[in-house]
Amino acid sequence: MAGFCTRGKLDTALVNRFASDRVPVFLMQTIVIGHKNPDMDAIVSALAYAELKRLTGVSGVVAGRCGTTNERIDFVLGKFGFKAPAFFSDVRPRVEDVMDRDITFARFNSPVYEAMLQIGEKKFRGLPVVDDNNRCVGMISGFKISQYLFPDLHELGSAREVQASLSDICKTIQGHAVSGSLDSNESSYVLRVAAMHSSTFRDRIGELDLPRTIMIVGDRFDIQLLSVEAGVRALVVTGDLEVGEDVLELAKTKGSTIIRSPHDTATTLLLARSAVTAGRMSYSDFESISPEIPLEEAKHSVALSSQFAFPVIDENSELLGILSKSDFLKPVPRQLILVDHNEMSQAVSGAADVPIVEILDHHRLGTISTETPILFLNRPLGSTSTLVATCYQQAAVPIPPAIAGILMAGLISDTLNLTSPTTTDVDREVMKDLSRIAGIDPGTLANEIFSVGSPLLTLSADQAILADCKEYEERDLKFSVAQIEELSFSHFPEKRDALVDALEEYRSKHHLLFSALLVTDINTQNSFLIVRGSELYTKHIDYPEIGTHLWQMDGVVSRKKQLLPYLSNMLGRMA
Ligand SMILES: [Mn+2]
Repeated sequence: MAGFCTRGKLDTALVNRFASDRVPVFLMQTIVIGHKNPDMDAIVSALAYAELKRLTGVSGVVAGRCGTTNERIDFVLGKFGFKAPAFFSDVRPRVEDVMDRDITFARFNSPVYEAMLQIGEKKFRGLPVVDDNNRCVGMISGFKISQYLFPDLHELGSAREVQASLSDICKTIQGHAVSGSLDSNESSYVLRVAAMHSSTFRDRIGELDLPRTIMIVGDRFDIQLLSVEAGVRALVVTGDLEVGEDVLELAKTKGSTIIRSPHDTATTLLLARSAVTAGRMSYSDFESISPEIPLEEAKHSVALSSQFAFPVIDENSELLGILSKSDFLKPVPRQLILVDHNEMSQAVSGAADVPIVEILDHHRLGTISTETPILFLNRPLGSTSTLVATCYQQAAVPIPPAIAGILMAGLISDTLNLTSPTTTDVDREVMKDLSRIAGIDPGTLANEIFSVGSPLLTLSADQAILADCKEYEERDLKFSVAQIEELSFSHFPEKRDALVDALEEYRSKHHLLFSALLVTDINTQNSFLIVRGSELYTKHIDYPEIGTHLWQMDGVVSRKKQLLPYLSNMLGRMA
């Protein structure tokens, strides 16, 4: 941009570029998200429920996850043509969620007049100042500009000086050169108004610093001529009045620039002073903020600062937005729908700081409380996938075949293909429907899923204990229970010691009473249980102890319905 515009509008292409770089956040974003360390059911129910929302006309819905997928999940997503849900490490509101992206700014090399127009029009207290690479290099305040235009009494001498280019001065007064060149290099000029009698003027002109002088005058030809003769840098003729022919002739040889201004002398003088660049008026010791900072953290530093607004900049100092104190009052444009969990300890980081508007689950009730009434669907079914399928039926929305496929996978994984004691008649009915819609036999799909990526074979011990690990809190005691499903125990002996060690490392790192891992053979429907933790607790385990920290649990396949109630009951016995 050339650096001047009369209407005070800045480069809209540039502003639009800022605005389109990131997702427009004025839209409410609803994230459908499963628990940490997501399993198949958490991933596919998020995808399928988000799709149901879209199919029923809700906008801004996105399926999310807060952990990595495993080989089995990737296999199922690939088979039915889905991408993994969007990853969210933390959903806490950040600066970028509420900042103003429609940025008004001043350019470093543009006249401050332009900034004044913006400040006046938008009623801002000031503006960020950017360089040619859109990097924020300073801040400019309305207060500082007014101090410059109306200096203190003891600084009145400076009131006639202007640091600007002749070209910017000409543009700012909306004038045009009728003779000589318009230098675009910034220089220090002295503004003079020739109001005195020509004889007085003649006596005094010699005292002036002529190469720096810009003489402002009306159609007083004698003064015009005297000025050019003396060698002023420029002559500004106000009110669009005439310039004498002989003056124009002389200016050519003397090298003075002659400018005609459409405004009267008083206005011309004021405008000429505001040709000073915004960069000259800006201060560089300003506070900026990064878009990723959580709002809670930003609140503190913003509250303590006297700065009127905060430029939001990226790692290259590029200006992305403006954060004002009032932005903290904006509603956060993000809300959550939790699927396959209802305990805060299992939810995505930051969930407590974002409204939860729905919960779809099939687990025990945990620790969540909400500020407003919400849709809370918790049914003791085999999987959340089953519940999501019933939601489609209730909404009378036909389940797309690919959605039916992934819901089958969620149901198969959670119920070990309808064999777990958690399986209900509803699960069996829904499986039939899904199988018909997807055109796939559940047994065939189950074999495909479980033969992919044995966790014991494909994961390290550290990864295996985390793959499907859930943390619980009960009676102020924290513990974790993970589960691995295998087609046989054939890989267990070789991994056993490493799993026992990894589990203890995890327990102590997370300060848990105990950490448990259930390794289930889905063919024989038996499990091994590894528990690391206080002996005050583990001594109550009355299943056959077949090794150090290792118990055999025949017929136990469900963490939720069999193992968790058992472990929880023992907590009571400890007390
Ligand atoms: Mn589940």
